[in-house]
Amino acid sequence: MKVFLVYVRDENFCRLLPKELDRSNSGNGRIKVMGFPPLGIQTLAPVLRHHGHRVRMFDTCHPQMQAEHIAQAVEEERPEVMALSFLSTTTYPAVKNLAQRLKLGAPGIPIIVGGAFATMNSDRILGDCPAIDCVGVGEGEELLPDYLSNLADPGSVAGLVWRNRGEIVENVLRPLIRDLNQFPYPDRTSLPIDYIESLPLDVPAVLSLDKFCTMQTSRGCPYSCIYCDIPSLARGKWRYRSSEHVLGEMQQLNDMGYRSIYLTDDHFLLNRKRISEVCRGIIERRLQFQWGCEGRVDAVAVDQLPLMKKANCNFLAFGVEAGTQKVLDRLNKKQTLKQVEHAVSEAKRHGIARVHGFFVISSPGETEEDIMASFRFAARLKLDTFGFNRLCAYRGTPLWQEYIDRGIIDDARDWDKWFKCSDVDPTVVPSARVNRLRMKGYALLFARRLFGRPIRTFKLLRMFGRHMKKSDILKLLWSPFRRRTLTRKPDLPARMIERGLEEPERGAVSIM
Ligand code: B12
Ligand code: SF4
Repeated sequence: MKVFLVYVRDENFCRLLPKELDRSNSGNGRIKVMGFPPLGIQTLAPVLRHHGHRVRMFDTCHPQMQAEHIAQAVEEERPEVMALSFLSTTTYPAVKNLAQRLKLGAPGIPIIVGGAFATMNSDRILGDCPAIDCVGVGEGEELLPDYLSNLADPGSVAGLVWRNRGEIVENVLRPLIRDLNQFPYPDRTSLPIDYIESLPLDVPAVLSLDKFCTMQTSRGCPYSCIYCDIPSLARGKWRYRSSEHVLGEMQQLNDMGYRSIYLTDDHFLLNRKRISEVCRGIIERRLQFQWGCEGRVDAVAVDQLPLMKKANCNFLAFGVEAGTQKVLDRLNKKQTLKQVEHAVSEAKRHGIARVHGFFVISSPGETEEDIMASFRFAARLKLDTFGFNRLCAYRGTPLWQEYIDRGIIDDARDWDKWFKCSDVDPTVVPSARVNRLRMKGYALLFARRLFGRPIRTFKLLRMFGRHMKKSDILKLLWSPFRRRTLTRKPDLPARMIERGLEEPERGAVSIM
C-alpha cells in the first residue's frame, strides 16, 4: 500500500537557513532548515516499510512541500492513505486547511491524523473537520499498520476514532507499547532536508552547522505539573528503550556523520543506571557527536554529571519554572528552589557548556513581586541561557480542568484554543503588565550577567556569533526588550467573547 506521511509545521518554529550562512556545496537537491526534524513521521516511516508499505514523507517547512505540491503529488501518485502528523494546538488550523485542500482533490482517499494534540482532541477534531476521516490516538507504531491492514474494518483498530455513517465512534484505547526496542531506527535521510541546530524561536540564531538530528530514548513522565499534558498523553508512565538499543541508534548516527543530537525525551534524567550505561557506551565507542537533553532538577544525580560531560553532553535544560516556592507549589512542580540552585551549579561545576533554564511567568496566583523574584532568582543562578514564557493552558492538563471548574473555559466551545493565563484568568497579572515586567526583568538579568560574569557572557555571545550576522546578534540581544507586535489576537474563551470582554473581570477576585 502507498502511504503519504505529512508533517505539518508551525511556521513560527522553522526558517530556511540564510544563503550567506550556507557554506556547504549546494546542488545536491537538499535544502537547509533551521528547526527540529519531524521525528514523528521519521519514526513511523520505517515501521510502515517494515510492514511492506511504500511511504513518501513530506515536511511543510520545505518550500516545495506546501499544500498545492502535496495535492499535486496525491493526484500523480494516488496513495491509498494520507496520514497527517502534527504536535500542538497552534498547528491545528494549518492541518485543517491542508486536509480540506487534499480532500478536495482526492475525495476518496482517507485522511488520518495523529500526534499530541490529535490524541487529546480526537472526537472534537472529527466533529469539527469533515475532511479528516479518522484520528489515531497515541503512539502510531502499532496503530498505523493495524489501520492500514483494516481499512475496510476500522471498528477493529484499537485506538482509532472514526466516523460510522456520520456517528463518531471511539474504539477501545490501544495499550501503551510495552517494548520500545522492537522498532527500526527512524528514517532521517529520505526527506531532502538538512535540519540545522538553532534556537527554535523568532531569531535566526544558529548554534552550529554540524549535522544535526533529534532522538527519543524514553517516553513520558511520572510527575503531574498542572500545565503539562505529558502525564495524560503517556498515561502517567515513563517507558524507555534499553541502553543497547539507544547506543545502536547513536552508533548509526555517528557513522552517518551526525555531530549534534538533541534528545526530545520528556524526562531523560530519570534513571541513573540507564544514563550511566548510555554515557559509558558513548565513551567506549568513541562516538563523536555532542548532545543535549532536558530533565527535572531533582533527578539529576550529581555523580552522573562528570560522566555526562565526558560523554560529550554539552547542553542541559532544566524546567526551573519559578523563583518562588509558592508558585512552584501552585504549579505542583514538586521541586524546591534549593534543588534548582544545586542542580544548576553542579552542572556548571562539572563543565556542561550550556545550561538552560525554562521559566514560566504569569501563573495563577503569581504577583508582580513574584515575577520579579523569578528574574532575581535567575540572575543568581549560573544559567547560561534562559527563556521566560507566559504560562499557557492546553486541553488535557490539570490547569485546563481547573479553568473549566472555575467557569473560565467552556470545554465544548474552547477545545481548539490555547490560552495565555494572563489573558483569561483574573488571578493572574494582566498581559500588558506582564510584558512590561518581563522587559524589566530581562534588563536586570542582562545587567547582572554583563557586570557579574563578563567573560562567560562574552564566550556565549561568541558562540552565537560564530554562525550569525552581527545584525542578527543585535536582534537576538534586543528581542526580549522589543515590544511584541502581536501576529494574532490572543485566544479568548467563548464566555468572554459572548460578553464582549477583552480581558477577564478582575473585580474582587481572591488570589488562589
Ligand atoms: C521537540 C518538541 C518541540 C520542538 C518541535 C519539534 C518539531 N518537530 O518541530 C519545538 C521546541 C520547536 C517545539 C515547539 C512547540 N511545542 Co513542542 N514538543 C516537543 C516534544 C518535547 C517532543 C516531540 C517529539 O519529538 N516527539 C517524538 C515523536 C516520536 O513523537 P510524536 O511526534 O508525538 O509521534 C508519535 C505519536 O504522536 C504518533 N503520531 C505522530 N504523528 C502521527 C500521525 C498519525 C496518523 C498517527 C496515527 C500517529 C501519529 O506516533 C509517533 C510515534 O509513536 C513534545 C512532547 C511530546 N512528548 O510529545 C512537545 C509538545 C508536542 N510541544 C508542545 C507545545 C505546546 C509546543 C509549542 C506550542 C510551545 C510554544 N508555546 O511555543 C511549540 C509549537 C510547535 C509546533 N507545533 O511546531 C506540547 C503540545 C501540547 C498541545 N496540546 O498543544 C507538547 C506535548 C509538550 C507539552 N508538554 O506541553 N516543540
Ligand atoms: S512539566 Fe516536565 S516534570 Fe512536569 S509533568 Fe511535564 S514532563 Fe513531567
